[in-house]
Amino acid sequence: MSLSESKIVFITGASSGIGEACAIRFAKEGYSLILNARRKEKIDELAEKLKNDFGIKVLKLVFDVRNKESVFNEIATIPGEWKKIDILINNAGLAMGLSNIHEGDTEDWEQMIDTNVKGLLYISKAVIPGMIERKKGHIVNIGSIAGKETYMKGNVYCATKHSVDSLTKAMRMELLPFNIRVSLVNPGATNTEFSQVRFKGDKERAESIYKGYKPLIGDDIARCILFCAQLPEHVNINDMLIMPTAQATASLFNKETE
Ligand code: NDP
Ligand code: 8X3
Repeated sequence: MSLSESKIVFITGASSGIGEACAIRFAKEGYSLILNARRKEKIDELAEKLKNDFGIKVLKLVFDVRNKESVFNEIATIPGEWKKIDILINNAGLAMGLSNIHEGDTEDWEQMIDTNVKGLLYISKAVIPGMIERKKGHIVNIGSIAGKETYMKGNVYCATKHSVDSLTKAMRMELLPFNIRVSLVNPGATNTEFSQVRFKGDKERAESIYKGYKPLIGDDIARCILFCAQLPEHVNINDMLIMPTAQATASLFNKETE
């Protein structure tokens, strides 16, 4: 399918987990993909695989969403035929550490705020004008159960995801005149690289988060995002909260199911 015939999806944080799963789901459906993350080798490998397996078109944008200049330069210089972004999945994000507020590491706080809030804002600001011009588009922000509830030691991460919740509502109101759909997809515990990143490579601690029950996987969330995207254009899913069956709240699990 040529670029003008297919829809274009821009996925941030596509090198692993939920973002990578979205890339695979949307590729299977024939969408053209713009893939972003910092790890070039992962994006190169995924792009090759998707082109070979599904015959789709892929544009790689390797940059850090925290870098305002990179975000605006890279998006401004997207080749002409790729500029018509139909769907933006604001997925790049992370938690760093799990500490009481008086013991938290300020660098961790900055990384979470800069990525989850400011990065999402920069990307959105760079992409939205094209959607406004075309009076068409869909923004899917990845929130979290941590944006619906606050849990012990989650302080700053929870605050960033509450911000994503609030920014999504703001986008929905302010982009209403331009026929732009805005959805918030909130996962519960999903087994990705998330906990390895949060616990800074402590594999054992990361694995313990998903022990004793069946967590979500990236593809569970990707299927929900694809569902939102493929509804008729007059239908918008405002807010979706997806949990493992064995998780009732941010911190209440039935850990005797596996
Ligand atoms: P992963 O760690 O597997 O994926 C995170 C992705 O974000 C990676 O592709 C990473 O790529 C990218 N990323 C991180 N920082 C940056 C940056 N500064 N610039 C560009 N890309 C960046 O975790 P998940 O897939 O689980 O996380 C995806 C989203 O889902 C996040 O927003 C997370 O908060 C949210 N979420 C996750 C849940 C979970 O339980 N896993 C639950 C609820 C929400 P790279 O390192 O190559 O840059
Ligand atoms: C990730 C889910 O509960 O670990 O957003 O914060 S949680």
